[in-house]
Amino acid sequence: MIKIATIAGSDASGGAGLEADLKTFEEYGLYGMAAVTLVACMDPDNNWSHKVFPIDEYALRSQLETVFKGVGAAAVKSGMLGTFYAVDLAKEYIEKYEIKNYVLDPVMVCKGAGEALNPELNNAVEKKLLPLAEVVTPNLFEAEQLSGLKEITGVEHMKEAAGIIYRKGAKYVLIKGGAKLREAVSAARPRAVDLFYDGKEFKILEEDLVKTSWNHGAGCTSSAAIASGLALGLSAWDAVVLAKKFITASLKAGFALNQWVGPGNPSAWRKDRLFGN
Ligand code: PXL
Repeated sequence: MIKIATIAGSDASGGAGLEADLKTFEEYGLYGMAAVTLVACMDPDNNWSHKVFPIDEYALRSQLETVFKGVGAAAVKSGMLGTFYAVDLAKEYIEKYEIKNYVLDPVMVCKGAGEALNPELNNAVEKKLLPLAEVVTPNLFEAEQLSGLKEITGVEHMKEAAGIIYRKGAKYVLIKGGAKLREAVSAARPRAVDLFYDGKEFKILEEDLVKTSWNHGAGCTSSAAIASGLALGLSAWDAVVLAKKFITASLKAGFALNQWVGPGNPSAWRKDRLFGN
């Protein structure tokens, strides 16, 4: 059995965070493990506002011992880290256990929370984890933060940002244009356009844009899918191509949990294969 781990927050509502990661790992036929960095809860009595409870440093270190020393993983992804010590611990364990297939999802905003997380913390992620990443998967907002570019509205901007982020140390950069890339979304046939960069060549990934509000956890699912592809031995490019298909199917099958939020459905790719779509 091929093993894979996520270092991420728990989303009590099940759509994002390590819950999305584990569901995705399962769909790829992998054995998933999780080191929980924080617990995110959403308040139904207060317009689904987020509350975040960090896991203490010793408890996080103990989980990392369990996962890395006790078992071992063919690939690792990180999601919401939430604290400086979580960033340091992720770095320590990825280095110590020489994890090559490390996918960094530089979670800086959380849909629904409507705010940027701590800029100092984002800085620590950039300095300490970006150089270890085989693949980094920023959305447009995160690409702006990581590159220092102000407003990324089109593919040319994405290329510039990808170049800057690549030079900061990630081996492969995937910038996800999603539903915010003005250039692609305003086209006659709206497209979800991502840009992949390996330091030499820019490649575009495109699928029809899935117009949905039920996209909670899309970033988590997409980076978990890429890490899964790497764990299975795919090249970075093949892993992102498959992950793009996987996330598109997941978004097409998104559904509401309540009036505030709805996740994609990572089981859609398998169900489509079994039952047709
Ligand atoms: O989608 C970003 C995200 C990541 N991780 C956790 C979250 C969220 C958003 O809610 O709760 C734990």
